Amino acid sequence: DLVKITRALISVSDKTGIVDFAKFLASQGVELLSTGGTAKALRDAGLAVKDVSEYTGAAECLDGRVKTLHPAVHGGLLAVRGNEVHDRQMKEQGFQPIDMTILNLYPFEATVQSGANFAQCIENIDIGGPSMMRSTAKNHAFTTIVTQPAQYAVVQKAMEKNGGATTLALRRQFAAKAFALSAQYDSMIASYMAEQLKEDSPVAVRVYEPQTTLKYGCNPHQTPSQIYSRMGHQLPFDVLNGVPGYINLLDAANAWQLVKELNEATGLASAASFKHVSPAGAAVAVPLTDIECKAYEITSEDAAKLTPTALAYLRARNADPMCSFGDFCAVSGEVDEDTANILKREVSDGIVAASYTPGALNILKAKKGGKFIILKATDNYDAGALEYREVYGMTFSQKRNDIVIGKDHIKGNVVTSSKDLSEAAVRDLILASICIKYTQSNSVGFAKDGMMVGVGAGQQSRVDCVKLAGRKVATWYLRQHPKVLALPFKDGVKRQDRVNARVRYIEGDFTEEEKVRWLEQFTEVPEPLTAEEKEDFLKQSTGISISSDAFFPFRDSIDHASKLGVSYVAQPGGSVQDGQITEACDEYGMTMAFTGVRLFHH
Ligand code: 93A
Repeated sequence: DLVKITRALISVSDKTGIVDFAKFLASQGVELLSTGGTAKALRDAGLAVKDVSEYTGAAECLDGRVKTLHPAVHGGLLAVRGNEVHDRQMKEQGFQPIDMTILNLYPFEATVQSGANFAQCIENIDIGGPSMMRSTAKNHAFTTIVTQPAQYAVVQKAMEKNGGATTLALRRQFAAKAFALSAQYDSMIASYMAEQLKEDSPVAVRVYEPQTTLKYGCNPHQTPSQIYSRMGHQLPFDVLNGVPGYINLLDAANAWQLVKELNEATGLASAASFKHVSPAGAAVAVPLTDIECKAYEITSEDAAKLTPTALAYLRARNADPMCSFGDFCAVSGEVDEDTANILKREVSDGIVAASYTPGALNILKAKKGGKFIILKATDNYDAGALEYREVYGMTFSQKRNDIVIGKDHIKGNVVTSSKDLSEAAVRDLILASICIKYTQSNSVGFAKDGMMVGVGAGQQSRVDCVKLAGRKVATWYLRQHPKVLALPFKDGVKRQDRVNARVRYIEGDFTEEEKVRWLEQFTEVPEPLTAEEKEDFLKQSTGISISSDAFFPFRDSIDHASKLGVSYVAQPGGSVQDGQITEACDEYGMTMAFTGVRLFHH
């Protein structure tokens, strides 16, 4: 399956790297055919080039619209080598085989983006280039199609290795790229034309490039499964360790956007802990109180020495440590050894971050028997303005939710009598709002001291969200109750078992059998935490912020939130009941801001 290259046709608009590659081909004894501008560039570099017009016997004409559109070119590309009829006809017509085409197309997209007029854009529709690209790609059993400067080195290496020949595997791979490129090129033209015609439904065509095969999709029976990138674009992450699965990558995509935006909005190191494509926790680097240190099992001395990144993750993981078991986490900046050491002791699936110190990378690579997933976010990644997804044979497209939540959304329209909004409250409302932007709807999120302390995801009613998240807030707060902090665990009870045992102690609704097993974890029988004690303790909770992804339709959510120490509220507003919701906030002395931005996420 090796084919030696004896004649190549070069026709490129983007001339990057072409001279060096042509020099290499010439050094291998390859005859070079070329079109006007390309031929000139090669000759200027001292290479011997035959004009396509000389080869075809037909002059380039019509302002270059007809250069390579000639049977001598397409015959040379499409003839089946070794086929008697083809060989005879080639001879009769005086055509010669062309083994390789190196080309890239008129820059249609760049022309459109430069603001050129309609006629200029149309003139930049390449006809001859895609034709040769398709002829060469179709006949890849014998011919090699090279469409990107990045491929030059790959071809050179293959030819050096194989005595001037390319392999079938390479030709087939490049042919697939060429057809994808041709499809993308045409889809861009189709979209442009539709846009110009102002049709109601613009042609939505997007071409994807397969990147990585996944073990399976959402479930093991959902095979095959694959990740694609937009044609010509990278994936947003580099995999430094492990093999990410379908849900891991969904978590990573959401978690990374969350921490990146949170860091940009607050200027603080940010972290998130995701489960099932919703955050269980998210936080920024704010120092811990002594009681929090006890609740999160770190000494105050150690906590004081933590780096901002480590502090942010410690907080994110401790919002709801029962839910965060087996999380996928995200960190806005560089993962350092402090952060890696905190992660090391937790059960976790993987992490995405901007970068890693070598020491941190070593610690994390050793996790999960070497299978811990480590993703590095691509710098300056461009996700594109539109996003597409397919469900049940329908393709949905929408502008990405690229709204930047900031102080103006919180401070701009405070509708309650109380206008009190400390800087900490503004920070917490921004945190909660960015957090729910990446939480499955309906969602509400409670925040305090730079950390989410209750995230309610995926409920069909808003008040259920508030109740669900509120239960998490209560559990988070009660983990700081003296009785919880004093639970007499036996040595050797595992970290996650201690976490779960504390939560069950707070919940208190044991079955007989469960209680027996629960008690085995302690050196003595703990005194129960009574309903009155819990209520008394919760009364001390204040200064909590809540953000909702859509308006509150009834005051029930505010009534419930008041029981949890909520002082600050952010929500889009826009309900016919807005007046009553504001009244309810006034009754409880809360400050409420209308952000004007709905944040549904599905
Ligand atoms: O105007 S075309 O559609 N007609 C052609 O016959 C043709 N042949 C090659 N465009 C054509 N090309 C394109 O010219 C190639 O795809 C390449 O992008 C460009 C190279 O032109 P030059 O060598 O003159 O710079």
